[in-house]
Amino acid sequence: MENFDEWFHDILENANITDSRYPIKGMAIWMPYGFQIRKHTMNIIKNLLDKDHEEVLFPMLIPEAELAKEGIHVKGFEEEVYWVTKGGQTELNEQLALRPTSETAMYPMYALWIRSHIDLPIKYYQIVNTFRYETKHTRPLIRVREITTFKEAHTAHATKEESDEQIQDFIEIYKTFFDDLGLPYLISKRPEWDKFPGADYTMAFDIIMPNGKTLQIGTIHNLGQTFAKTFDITFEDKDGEHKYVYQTCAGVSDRVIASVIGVHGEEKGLRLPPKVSPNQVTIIPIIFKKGKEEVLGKCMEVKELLESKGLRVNMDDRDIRPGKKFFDWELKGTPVKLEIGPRDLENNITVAMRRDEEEKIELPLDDSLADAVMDLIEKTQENLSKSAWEFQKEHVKFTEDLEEIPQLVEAGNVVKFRWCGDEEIGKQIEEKTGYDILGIQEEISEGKCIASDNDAKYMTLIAKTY
Ligand code: PR8
Repeated sequence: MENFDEWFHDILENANITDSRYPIKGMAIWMPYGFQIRKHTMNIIKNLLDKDHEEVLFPMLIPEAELAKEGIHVKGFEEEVYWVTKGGQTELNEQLALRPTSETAMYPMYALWIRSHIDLPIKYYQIVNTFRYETKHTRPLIRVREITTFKEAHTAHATKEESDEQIQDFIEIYKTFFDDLGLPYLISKRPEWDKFPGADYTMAFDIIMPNGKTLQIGTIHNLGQTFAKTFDITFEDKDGEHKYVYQTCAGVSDRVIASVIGVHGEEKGLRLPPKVSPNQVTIIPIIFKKGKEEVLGKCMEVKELLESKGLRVNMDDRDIRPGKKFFDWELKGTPVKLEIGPRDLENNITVAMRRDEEEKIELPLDDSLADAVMDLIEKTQENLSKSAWEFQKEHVKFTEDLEEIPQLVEAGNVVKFRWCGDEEIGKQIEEKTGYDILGIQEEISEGKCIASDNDAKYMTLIAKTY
């Protein structure tokens, strides 16, 4: 892809995903096709969370006094908050924040709900819109001012151990989520200076976009007892003592959908993983005047057969050239296309084509059809994931030479290096190279730091970020 940002911008419009012409910067409309991709994506994360979490829905407005209570948190967000100051013509006594995230909306309520150890753990989540007056360059789905699809989970636990386990649980949930979307990821612990405002530590999932820039697609924060102390969230433990809870929170956003589009897409258009594609199969009747009814009848029969197996199927019977239909469904990334024309009917076959491969395959129009199509769909899902992981593997490069980092990053790579963990040295590395340290991948016990005489402690990632 020559110019990814341009491609991305165009595909959103051409594939009917979002329309960014809404007259407020950083806010866009979800168009019908995009809305469906979003719906299927959200259903995956919802189903994963529903096993062990409960869905709730909080108000969008937060009183200033609550937002301001947690000093570090509010400092992290103060430049990004939208304020509601009036109700009609009346100045409000207290201005109200449009939630940039919901810690300060939820935790005062957690303080009311949690009384005893039997009330714990609490594991709630909501999928809502949040607002952040982003000052960096806004981009549709990637950096928006109204995050329309903000999945935020908030948990409270009796012990630190449980909260650390919860972090691991979230990591597993997100892995499964991204695996279902065929998305590769890099997991790292953010450096101290880049953790969530108010968190003890932040674990992040990043993905490498086709232009080599990384995008943070999910974060998991261990909040320790910071918010518990601010909002007085205590419980009576088994030993009769009153203690503060330990908390975690985790979020993903519209960026996940941006990644599905960006990572799998190619020049000709989207390539959607079957699990989230609005249509998993698109049937294209090849219509001539003669035999039109038979062809359409057969297409409908195949559609019903595949739908009865639980597949999402559409039939494009628009009165336009088949070539145009192929072009359109290639652009929209349908995983499998089936073509049926009069000659196919005579031979009792359909011509199938996977979106991720050029090859056309003839499938018999008999009892074996549904299984054969299911097989193509599964292979598409697997193959998209495999090539995305391969791309990532090829684009993570290790170096022991600080000077080499810019050259590697500019060539579209994320760079891995050894670091001593010292904050000053870390910031110097960022300053010298001009890139951001994503975080620590793992602890190590050999080698020297790339930028000092210290022993190395961590395998660390650095990249050009969105
Ligand atoms: C939290 N509190 O808020 P987080 N546009 C699109 N996506 C975004 C944007 C934006 N402007 N800003 C952030 N994200 C915690 C966890 C409740 C849930 C996405 O965490 O500030 C990023 O992918 O790290 C980020 O990882 C996620 O939202 C959560 O935001």
